[in-house]
Amino acid sequence: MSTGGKPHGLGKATQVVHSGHFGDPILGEVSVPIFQTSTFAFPSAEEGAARFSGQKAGYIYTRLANPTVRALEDSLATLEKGFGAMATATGMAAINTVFLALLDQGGHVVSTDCVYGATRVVLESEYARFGVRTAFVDTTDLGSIEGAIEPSTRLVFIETPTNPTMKITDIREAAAIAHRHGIPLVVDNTFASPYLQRPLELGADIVVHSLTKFLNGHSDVVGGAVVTSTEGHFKRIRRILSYFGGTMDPHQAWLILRGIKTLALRLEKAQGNALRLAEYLQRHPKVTWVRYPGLPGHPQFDIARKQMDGFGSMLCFGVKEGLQGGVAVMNSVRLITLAVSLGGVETLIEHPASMTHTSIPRDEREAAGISDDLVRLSVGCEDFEDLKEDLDQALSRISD
Ligand code: LCS
Repeated sequence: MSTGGKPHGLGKATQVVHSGHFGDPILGEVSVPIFQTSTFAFPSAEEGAARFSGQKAGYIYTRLANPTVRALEDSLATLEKGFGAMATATGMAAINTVFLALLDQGGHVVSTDCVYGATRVVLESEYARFGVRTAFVDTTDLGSIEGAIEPSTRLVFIETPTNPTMKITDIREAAAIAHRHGIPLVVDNTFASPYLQRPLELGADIVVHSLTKFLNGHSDVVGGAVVTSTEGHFKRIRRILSYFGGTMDPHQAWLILRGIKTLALRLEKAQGNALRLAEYLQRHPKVTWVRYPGLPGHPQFDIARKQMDGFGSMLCFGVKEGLQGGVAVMNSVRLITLAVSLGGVETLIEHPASMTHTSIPRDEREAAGISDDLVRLSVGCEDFEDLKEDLDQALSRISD
């Protein structure tokens, strides 16, 4: 079992550098070794039986546990201040493992309306096949969470900031509401990362991540994680993960461990760029609106300031001529890459209504605030002036 707890008392930048330990080095190695093995030899039949029965600790089989993956899990438990963490094959594997662990036939979910497209689709189309119903509500309005909870509600699921609309839900208040009804609050913390936001400290019960994004940070690997505040949730979700099999590969874990070491450096640089770009876009005559949690005009600016250590590096905006103008910008960028995903060192631009969130029906998309003119920017670590220049020349393609 992976429990955090090593450098809890240290500063955040120190934690990201030092939290991914393997334990006692074998040859004094500084980097965690990649234990690229599917299975582990038992010294005796008795020892094998003792490991299987849980009487003795020790590795058995990589789907169940692996030392490289465990080093990553220890790191995540430490950064999120959780009881324990589990690494998963992708972010969707993390989300589905939690749903499979907590939902039953006829169970009900209250979810943020604007969540990553696949999260919404899987609840709406796939779990629905098993009688699970979901109320998608604007969770920035706390009354709508309370109002949507039913006797059969098994969990409240929020994404904050939301992909791609950058709405912020008050985590502490959402947790209080869920707990009054005796149900857990699950938070997708992908957009903030534990460097900027730690939902478990604010009362949430379970955090999920797409590690593909900021935690890995280099657009070269997919992965996910679940972190829990209690042993009870940890054991239940670990059991489901082991049986359903959405576990992580050791090489994947090693790449993400390496990425995490520079999380502080990357995020500080990227969010500095993002704030300056948001301010620049806000002043630009071709830009009609900008949504970034660090702008005082953001509807939940005060909540973001209260629960986040920084405003992150995601933003979205609309331009003159709506979708047509946005397409012109996306087709004209030279340095910025037109691609989905986010959280890497390189700046990416995409159009949620026709890409990441296109599987959500249009009326539901619009109701959740994902308008056709919305362009999403994942701001990276380049020089600000170069990003500004690139956007400048791309925006100039929109006619006056
Ligand atoms: N949660 C959030 C908030 C996400 O943005 C994503 C992926 C996931 C979960 C799923 O993670 P995955 O399984 O891909 O590791 N978001 C994507 C996006 O906005 N563009 O491409 C993927």
